[in-house]
Amino acid sequence: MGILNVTPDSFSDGGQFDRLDDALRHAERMVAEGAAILDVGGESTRPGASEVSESEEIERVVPVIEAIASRVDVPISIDTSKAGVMRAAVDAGACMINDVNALRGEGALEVAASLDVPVCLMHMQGGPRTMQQNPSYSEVVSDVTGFLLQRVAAAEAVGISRDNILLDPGFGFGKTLQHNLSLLRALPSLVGQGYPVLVGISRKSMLGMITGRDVDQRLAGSLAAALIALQGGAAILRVHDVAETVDVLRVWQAVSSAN
Ligand code: 7PM
Repeated sequence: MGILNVTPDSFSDGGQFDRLDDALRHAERMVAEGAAILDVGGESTRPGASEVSESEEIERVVPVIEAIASRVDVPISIDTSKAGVMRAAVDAGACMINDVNALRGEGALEVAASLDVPVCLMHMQGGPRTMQQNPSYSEVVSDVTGFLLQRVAAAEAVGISRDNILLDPGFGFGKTLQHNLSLLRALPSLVGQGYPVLVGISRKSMLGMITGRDVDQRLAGSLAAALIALQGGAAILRVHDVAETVDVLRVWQAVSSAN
């Protein structure tokens, strides 16, 4: 899964065409590099991001989704927590919902059920603004797993098919480095719950803490983490660096299928 951020246009004087053009080029590049899914996000769910209204988020992502859907042949996922954005994005051609809030937002469960598309339920402790202040768990792996299974129950209760559910431990979302490491190490136990697991670890600050490197120098760390996630049973890797991650995947697959 390649990450496609749709940034606000405040720094672009070329207006909407430039932004659309950039997004399209980035999307086409990731597809050429081997992305199987494109995750389009309007930045409202990013840790520390300022609140974006539903209409603004729709205006950001819908033109991009429409443009990509008409030009490339890979499924598009919408990274949002807002019910109205989910509906508008799927109407525009998205066929998967990626919700870092695990459908806890107003109307999100019902809208996701009515759209009948795969939904990734991610764990987050606290909200994007405050979650890194004092993350605390009694036991992080069982706490995160318990939360996700509760969200699965809530989703199934409104009619979301279990075949449409994916889980994500939410690396970096209300977690210390130790919490993130415990979750990555214990990935096989989450995978053992029987749902496909999505892992988003690409360039994240936990890699910066381990390696001492800034965000633009975390490729090797990201690839190491990607391989660990694959070995732990991850079904989808959400990444910035598609070509490099596809090489990791090929090496892992080659070894996995050897005699
Ligand atoms: C700043 C900090 C900007 C963190 C962006 C981020 C995930 C996600 C994100 C994830 C799923 C990033 C994050 N992370 N969706 N959206 N899983 N399912 O690094 O881990 O892209 S935003």
